[in-house]
Amino acid sequence: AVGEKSVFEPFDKEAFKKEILNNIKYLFRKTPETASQQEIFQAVAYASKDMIIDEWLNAHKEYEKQDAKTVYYLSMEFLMGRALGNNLINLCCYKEVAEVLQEMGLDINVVEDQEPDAALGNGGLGRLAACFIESLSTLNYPAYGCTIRYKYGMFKQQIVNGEQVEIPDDWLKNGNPFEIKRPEYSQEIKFGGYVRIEYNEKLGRNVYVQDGYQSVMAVPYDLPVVGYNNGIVNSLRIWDAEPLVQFNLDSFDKGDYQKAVEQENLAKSIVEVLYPNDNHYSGKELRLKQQYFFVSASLQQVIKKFKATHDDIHQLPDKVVFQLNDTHPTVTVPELMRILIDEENLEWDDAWDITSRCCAYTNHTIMAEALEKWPVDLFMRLLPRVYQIVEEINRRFLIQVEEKYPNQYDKIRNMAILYEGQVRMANMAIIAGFSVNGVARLHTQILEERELHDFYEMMPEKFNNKTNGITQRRFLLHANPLLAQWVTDKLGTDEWITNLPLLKGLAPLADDSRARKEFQEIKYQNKLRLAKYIKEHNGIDINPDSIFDVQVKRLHEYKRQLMNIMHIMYLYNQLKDNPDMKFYPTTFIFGAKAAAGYKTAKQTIKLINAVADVINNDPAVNDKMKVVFIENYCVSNAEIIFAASNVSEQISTASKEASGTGNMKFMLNGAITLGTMDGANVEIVEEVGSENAFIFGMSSDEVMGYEANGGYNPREIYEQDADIHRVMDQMVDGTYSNGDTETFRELFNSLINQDVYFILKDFRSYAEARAKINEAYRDSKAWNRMAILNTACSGKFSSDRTIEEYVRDIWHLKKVFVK
Ligand code: 26M
Repeated sequence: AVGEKSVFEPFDKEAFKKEILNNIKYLFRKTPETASQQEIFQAVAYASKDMIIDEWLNAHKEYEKQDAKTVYYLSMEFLMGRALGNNLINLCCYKEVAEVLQEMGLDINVVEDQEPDAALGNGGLGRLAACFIESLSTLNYPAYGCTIRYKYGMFKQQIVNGEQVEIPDDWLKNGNPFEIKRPEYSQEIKFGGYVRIEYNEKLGRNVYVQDGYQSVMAVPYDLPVVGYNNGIVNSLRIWDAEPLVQFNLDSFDKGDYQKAVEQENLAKSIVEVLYPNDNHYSGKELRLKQQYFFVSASLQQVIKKFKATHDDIHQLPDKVVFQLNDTHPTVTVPELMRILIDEENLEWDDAWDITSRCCAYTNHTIMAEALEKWPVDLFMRLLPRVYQIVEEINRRFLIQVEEKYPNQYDKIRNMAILYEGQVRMANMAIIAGFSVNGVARLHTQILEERELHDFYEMMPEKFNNKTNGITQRRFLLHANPLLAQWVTDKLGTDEWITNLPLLKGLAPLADDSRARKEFQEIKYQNKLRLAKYIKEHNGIDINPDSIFDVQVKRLHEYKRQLMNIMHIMYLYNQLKDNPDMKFYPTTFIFGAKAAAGYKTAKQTIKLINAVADVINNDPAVNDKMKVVFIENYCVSNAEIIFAASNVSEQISTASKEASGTGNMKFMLNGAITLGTMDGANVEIVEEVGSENAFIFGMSSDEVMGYEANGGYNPREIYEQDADIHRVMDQMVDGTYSNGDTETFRELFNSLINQDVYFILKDFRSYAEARAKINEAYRDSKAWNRMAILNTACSGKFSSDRTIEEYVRDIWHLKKVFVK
């Protein structure tokens, strides 16, 4: 169906074939017979880029003509994944290109597999940014995504002897066919030095000049972000760093030679690598350099662009809005103030008014260890002028607090930007911006009532919720072509591609036995596809008739992969004790990267692989259970995994997962949620009905209640519950470590002493929910009914809905249409 109602000119297959052949010839001096698959991928990618270019130019011409307001989505991460397949889909020529390739004896899936993932992100936050810019283009809104052109993206994960090994992700080694370098928009970025105060006669006041600094050149590359079937192409602007002076080294004296080398090193180091931490702040100077680097470059460029066609800078908020993706780009606030005051010569109040009206902040976590708090001395040394402005913002804000809450020192303690020698970025983002949003209803409520309560009380008008979403173009149309075609056939239209709530029309089919059979068969085909992937990449055979029970996401204690694997250990014990126990065969699938320095997370991966090793090699249970750890979980294999899943594990400690977005991708593909009442799970259950999901565990209120009282006593459970006791002991009696008692000792200790994530406390309730799910799967009629209803009720979770809400409540953009 894709392409039938294309707004584009009819696709010329012959011309496209010719273009591929030309590319193979002129790029590589080869023929299709001698070219490698990688070269063929590049030839196809360049040919598709040629289709994009005109739309890209055209859309921007229209933006300029209409002088349209633009959102700048500032994010340290954009987890884009592969581009080729999705670009072809959004250009409405995927099917045709697949045919062209087939005529040339090529398989489009193999060609797509040659493309490295653009993994410029860690997990949820980065993938959300990627879904958002795709939706922005599809919904006809002018937008830029701004980030860093990391030389190395998210590391590739290998499992060696059960342990994670990080391999550098050299994603640019074969070049990037889609990017375009824009050296004419290069910006100088200054670090360090000191601030000199000068009296300026003309202005009649002091001005501030940064001196003795080091600088680098920020050089942008643009990647196209193609809207679905609408002729809109926005840009993801990724900033690279280059030294300013390298070109005329010979003419420099010794001192300058030194300087040139320093610049070279500074430039190299800033864009070298993505920090692989997820939900954890590390306080590294280089990280702050990265933040200032891409923020300052983006802002300088925006201001120049604005001034080229406007003469009153006060109008900036009518044309520009900056969305801060978490606190990572919050240096936007003082940097914009600096530009307005030092370079545009505005007075403080004017500059503050403009800055406030341009900046909005999204909070993605309540995990305390993720809060960015920069040591003042580091901040001051690296960004001396920006720091002065931070001090002034803080000083003025505290006067307001003092006025509103005289002598209430706790208000200052909670809300000050500068406190105990630290710069608290979240506080700055909240104080400066006009909007603060959480990413799911429960999360926003927790922000308002607890985490940010003082701010909420002082400025309630800023607070709002924007429940996350995902793009159905990637996570259904591209990831699951069989289901996509089925949906189109059943609805009699492919309009769901840009209007996901239309999936509601599938709901009656849940009671139609033929439809259920078809749905089940599609799931089965997708399970075969995943089984093949697992066989090829992990060498493990799995049974496609078993339940695919899947937990894929970053590894973090609060996400409780440990609870999942402990439950598998418990099941294994049961099956060994009681071989005739009623149990539907299940394949337990994990995929997770651990931050390189996160010990407990790495131990959990090791435990999962150790348990997998024992269970998968025990013939006594192998027709009943298998455990698979999929290496290198990433966007491209995620697409295969979601399509093949029956059970979606969303088991975070209630209150800790701000939203989750994997939960939505599973639901869209007809998997049933097994989860806690956390993040967006709450809204998923609301949409699909609690009878079509499996919910267990403590509520967020209960969790926060225990936390307020210093936790609970896990040892009591360990002593009283014999099954849990046994599983715990097996962690340290060598059952899963060839007799070694210390391998998993730290995991054991963390549970017995503190269990901050309530794993033992929720274990029984989790086990019951899992037993129910195992039983429920036997009734294939009821199961497929549930599965269809999950797909049918997932319409709310399109990022198109989320983006329309951002536009309506925060950004106030207008749609731009092109001929
Ligand atoms: C911070 C400092 C230094 C280095 C790295 C970081 C950092 C990087 C990523 C901190 C947090 C990061 O990501 C947090 C994140 O991914 N949060 C997730 O955001 C999703 C989108 O809103 C939500 O769905 C998830 O619930 C939330 O955990």
